Amino acid sequence: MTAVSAADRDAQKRAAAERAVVEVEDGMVLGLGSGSTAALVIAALAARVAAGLRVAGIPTSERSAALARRLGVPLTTFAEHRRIDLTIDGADQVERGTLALVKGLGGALLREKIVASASRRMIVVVDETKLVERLGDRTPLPLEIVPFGAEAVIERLAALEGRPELRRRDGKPFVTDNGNYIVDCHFAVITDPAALEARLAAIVGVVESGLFLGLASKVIVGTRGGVEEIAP
Ligand code: A5P
Repeated sequence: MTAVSAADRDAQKRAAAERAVVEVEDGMVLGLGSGSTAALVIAALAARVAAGLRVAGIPTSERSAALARRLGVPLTTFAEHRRIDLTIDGADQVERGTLALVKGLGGALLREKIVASASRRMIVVVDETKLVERLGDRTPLPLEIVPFGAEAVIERLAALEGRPELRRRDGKPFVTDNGNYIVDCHFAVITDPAALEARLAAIVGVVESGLFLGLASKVIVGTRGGVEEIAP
């Protein structure tokens, strides 16, 4: 298969984002994802809001919150709504057969997972480069960890053979919206994501992993041949 250009990927992301927003209904509480594809979702949603759609969104990052505010998408919080009707978010990897996901390259995985877990439905929007037969090291598996004791946590992660690397920005540890660190792990093929998730969760200091299992209700993929929908 020939490589997908950056322009093609952008067009695919936009097509997937616009298709997903068609599923938004008046009065819904929405989970607003993070990342470049989710930003296109927020923009498409803003166009519908400007045309009269009434929704309220719970953002998964400060960045998405700022974009939604700037584009006029009303925001809400869990204090107002314990349940979310529909979340639309991007992903870094989508396993075609199971819709298991790797997320968190943008560092928003914890809020993304809380929002996805509180949602009745989650639609994932991606370009075709994100589809994989098995989750693996096409992109790192990010983990959000507590800064206190980070060195010890990273040592325990190294024992799992994930080659953990503390994410840095401008030479300093990258700090999430929740004040935590991100460790990027590089596992080869992840043959049993649920078992890996359990082993990671058992390490005290790991807050969450970027494995999203059983959360996606549907994946909308922009491809060279048009938009494809994959349901479990
Ligand atoms: C943010 O933390 C991530 O989970 C994003 O959803 C993911 O990285 C996809 O981002 P893009 O749409 O920018 O590829």
